[in-house]
Amino acid sequence: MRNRIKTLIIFFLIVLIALMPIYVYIISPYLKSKPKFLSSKTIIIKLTDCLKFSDPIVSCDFEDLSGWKIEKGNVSVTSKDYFRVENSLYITSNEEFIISQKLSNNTITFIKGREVFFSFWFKPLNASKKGTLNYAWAEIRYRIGQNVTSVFGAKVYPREVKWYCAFVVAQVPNSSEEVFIVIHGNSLGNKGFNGYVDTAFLGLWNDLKAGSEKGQIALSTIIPRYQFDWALYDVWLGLGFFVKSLKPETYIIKSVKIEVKIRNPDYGNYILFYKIAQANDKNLAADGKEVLRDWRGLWAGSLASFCKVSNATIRAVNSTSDIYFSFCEEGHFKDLRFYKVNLDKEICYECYTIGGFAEWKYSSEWGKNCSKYVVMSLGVIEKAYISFSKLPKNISMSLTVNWGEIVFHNTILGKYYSIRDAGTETITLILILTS
Ligand SMILES: [Ca+2]
Repeated sequence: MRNRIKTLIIFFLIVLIALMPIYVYIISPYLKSKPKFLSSKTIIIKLTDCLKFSDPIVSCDFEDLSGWKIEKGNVSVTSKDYFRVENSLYITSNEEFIISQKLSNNTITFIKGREVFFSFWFKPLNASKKGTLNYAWAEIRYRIGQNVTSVFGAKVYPREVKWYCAFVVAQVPNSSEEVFIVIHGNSLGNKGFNGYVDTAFLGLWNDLKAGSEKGQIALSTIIPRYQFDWALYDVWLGLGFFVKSLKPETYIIKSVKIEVKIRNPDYGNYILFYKIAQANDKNLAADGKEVLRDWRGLWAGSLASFCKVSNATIRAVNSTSDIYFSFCEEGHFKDLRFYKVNLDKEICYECYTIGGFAEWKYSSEWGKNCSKYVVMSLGVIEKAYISFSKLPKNISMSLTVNWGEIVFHNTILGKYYSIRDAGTETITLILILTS
């Protein structure tokens, strides 16, 4: 009898163990963390206002000096070197140089109460390794009554004789009576500036930032151009994104997905996607291996996303070569390169493309160390060209991050790391375009 019970128990145990794969199969979906919707923001944009905002800077390409006021320094227009569109400013000064432009009342009405982004490019005549020679920075200055307030961007220290981008983001108060954009340059010890300045840009941007215990996720968008022609609305949209792990020793980025679509399409509406590009802290190509060389794509959404990173520098060898994004980490600069990303799928409505998404993966293989795991990713949809005939039009942009968790294994075979799924997080920015 006792033997029989023993045999029965052993039999049941064998059956239980044999059925193990089935339990694992049933339980495993529950072990995977659920997707989490972090945040969403809806912004209403009046397209008629966008028209008023076209060309807010006079001589933004420095074909001549009209619109600009030289506050300090010797400034002349030259064709010797330029970043975009022939001619740039050539500046020599024995102390800090300052040039400024007062924005028109129309522009001020439009930018009041909003976040404004101002950038320009500069190239030093010579540079020092520490960047203390011929550095430059951007300013947005506004006046309310007798009070003048200046918002300065970070000083950009050139380490090579190349084109660099300096920028500033400021919230312009509703009560502002005058607003100026200002360009500064100098060298350490107030020794002055020698170099070129070109391509000033003023843009309005909208952004959405969200964070969880794993990391920061941000999306930013800018409408650089809009026109109404033949009963059709044409909108150019730039999009920037930024993802950063807050605990890089624990959470890594497994994949990033970006999606843009018209939420209320009508027949004939469509979206055309131009370049999509990503850069990451490990400089991995991820998807396509092609390097983004055309800097023009970076002036819109991406520049906005860069502002999320402290100590960021954007550099171009010349106007048709590679763009680098550098940031200062533990006292030294790290160069990031932009790689193109392929559009994975188009979203269609009545045979027209009304959206699409791109998803790319970073390394999440096991390894002897963590050197291939990506903890920061940023990039851009250079341009999404959207055409439609009826307002309002709702456009949504989503950014989804699949986080991974680093697991350390210490086995008799050796020490190694692997990645466990830590769930996905999504943020969505919705633009409602109205008349
Ligand atoms: Ca120019």
